[in-house]
Amino acid sequence: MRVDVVSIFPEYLAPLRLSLLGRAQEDGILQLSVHDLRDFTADRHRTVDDTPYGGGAGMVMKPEPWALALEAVLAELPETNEAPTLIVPSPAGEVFTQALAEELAQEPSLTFACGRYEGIDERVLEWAAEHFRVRPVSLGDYVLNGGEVAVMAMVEAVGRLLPGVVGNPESLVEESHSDGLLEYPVYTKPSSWRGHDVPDVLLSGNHGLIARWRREQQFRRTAARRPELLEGADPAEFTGREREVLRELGYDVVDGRLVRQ
Ligand code: 6GU
Repeated sequence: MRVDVVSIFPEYLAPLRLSLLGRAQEDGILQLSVHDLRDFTADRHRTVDDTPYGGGAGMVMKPEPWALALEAVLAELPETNEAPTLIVPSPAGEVFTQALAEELAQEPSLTFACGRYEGIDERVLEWAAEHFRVRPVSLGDYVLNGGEVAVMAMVEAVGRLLPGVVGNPESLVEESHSDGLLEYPVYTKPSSWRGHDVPDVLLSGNHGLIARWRREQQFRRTAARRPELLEGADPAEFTGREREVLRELGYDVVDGRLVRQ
């Protein structure tokens, strides 16, 4: 996969060269290219922002440097039948989820436009839609100073799904959100530590019992920390024993849907 990031702080993206994603770049699985938006300005001060029409606080990113930067990215992208995807990190976007990460991992390229200040002139998104599939995406309901940290999170979440990036692909199967539930707790040696013991079942060697215990822990955790993830689920996805646990946790089946009591 090819990933292009346009930012006024290209050094901000440096951590994407480390660890698993750094290795993925060495292995040719990921081609990461970071572009400095100021390289696409024409004035002596390399100006990227200006005051907002209509007044108000803060500054807005000027449109022309964005068009030039995105045209430079487009010129480097290989020809494809479908328009390439442009992600615009924004607290006003659709929420980034594991499902979206999985969808984006199928793309041949992703381009990220990191806004700062109050945002990018809206006409950039209108213009970009003539060349890209434009998707404003948010990490969640809070505000960051700019898109860079969000891009790091998204590129890491997508990059680790690319074949060959995570050494043991089984690691990708049993983790939080891959099946709509939170992950079960994990333990390592010693079995007794500062008065806290590893649950006996994990030392039993009974793999059937261990699998059942882990699944039950997933339900307990999800019900305690993220009850909305279970709400509305199709009970047919769960075994009889699992539905028993869910009932114990305060869920009931109403009209074929899981409902919290
Ligand atoms: Cl993607 N960008 C910014 N600036 N703030 C955010 C965000 C993104 N997601 C949550 N807050």
